[in-house]
Amino acid sequence: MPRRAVVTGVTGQDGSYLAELLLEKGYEVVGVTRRLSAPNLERIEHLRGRVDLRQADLLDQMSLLSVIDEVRPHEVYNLAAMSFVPTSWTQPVLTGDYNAQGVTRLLDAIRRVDTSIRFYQASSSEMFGKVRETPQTEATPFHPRSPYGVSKTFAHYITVNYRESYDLFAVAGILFNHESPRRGLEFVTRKVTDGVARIKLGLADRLSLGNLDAHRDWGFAGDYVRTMWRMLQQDVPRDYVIATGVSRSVGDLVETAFGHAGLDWREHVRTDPALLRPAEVDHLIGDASKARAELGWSPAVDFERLIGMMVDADLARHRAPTPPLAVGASTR
Ligand code: NAP
Ligand code: F7E
Repeated sequence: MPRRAVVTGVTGQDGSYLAELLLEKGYEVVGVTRRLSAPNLERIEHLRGRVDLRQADLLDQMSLLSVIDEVRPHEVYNLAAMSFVPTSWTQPVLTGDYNAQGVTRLLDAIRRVDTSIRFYQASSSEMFGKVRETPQTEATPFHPRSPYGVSKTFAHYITVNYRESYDLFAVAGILFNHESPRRGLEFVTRKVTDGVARIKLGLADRLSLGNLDAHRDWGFAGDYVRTMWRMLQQDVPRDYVIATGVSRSVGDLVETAFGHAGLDWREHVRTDPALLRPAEVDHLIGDASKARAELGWSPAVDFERLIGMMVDADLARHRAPTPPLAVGASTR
């Protein structure tokens, strides 16, 4: 009998890579999508017919309960969220409802249907926020700096709480930033690589950015989804930090991406104070020693290769006679 997995957020960056991985491993994959007026299946177009799509919403308890009850999965991966940090200041209540109480709704559906279902929660390095120590580990205290970070901190602790209260195999991966050619266009890596491609091809001349001094620990999404699966294959449910251990600034990102296309970033990049955040997370760098020792975590793609891959993919997309729809909305 194949194993069955439910993946929420299957239309997102990570959901698409995880669905591919689970299919490769012989799983039956049920992807949860929310009802939209127009389909948003671009990232999983190549998996059409292989992923069983069901509609449910993190805001709607009954729809989540129905999916879990009908599918009776062995594993649930909760990747759905409002994931763009700036929007969490303009829509803080909705962010909390999706990202925090949405997780409670899903955990409670699992508890009611079958306590043997294993559960993965997508926790975030944004929970470390104004960091209390460097590098950050599973033991580093949280100090979130945005409504997004606060919502993810609630979600993290409700996952731990359901594990401790109901003996669920419920774990949280505390993942640092991970990117890919499938990243939404509003996140800084993709905004930069898409901007570089447009400038290189003469479709644009300038790129406006916010804080160039922020530092992030950036890795490749395709590497990170493998550890989500591994966390659910362990004997004991534990939470893990997943990171590369290398931190680069937004300025480094800009220099690397423009350099890859043979451009001088100084001729094109402007800073715009409107893109600064009400409270910034200045410097993140993760220590994934526990995951390296217990899960065999070892990222295959380094920063330069990641950014080069993203620039090349955006160049190819813009050069195509009819460019495929860009994933995500370029709102900032
Ligand atoms: P993403 O590309 O923004 O995808 C988010 C997914 O959530 C989309 O499929 C979206 O559906 C879905 N979604 C949003 N609201 C929903 C709702 N109310 N009901 C059902 N589905 C809903 O995010 P990602 O980068 O793949 O990240 C995956 C998860 O990891 C998120 O929880 C994120 O917060 C977390 N995380 C990400 C990173 C990172 O660096 N990427 C790091 C740490 C943690 P639509 O397609 O319909 O919008
Ligand atoms: O910003 C700076 C910005 O939006 C990174 C999400 O996946 O990772 C992501 O959150 C940094 C910040 O990602 C622009 O101020 C400068 O310091 O790409 P980002 P994020 O906020 O780190 C975590 C782990 C998640 O969990 C989240 O879901 O880049 N920055 N100029 C800019 N950022 C954006 N977006 N746009 C700019 O123009």
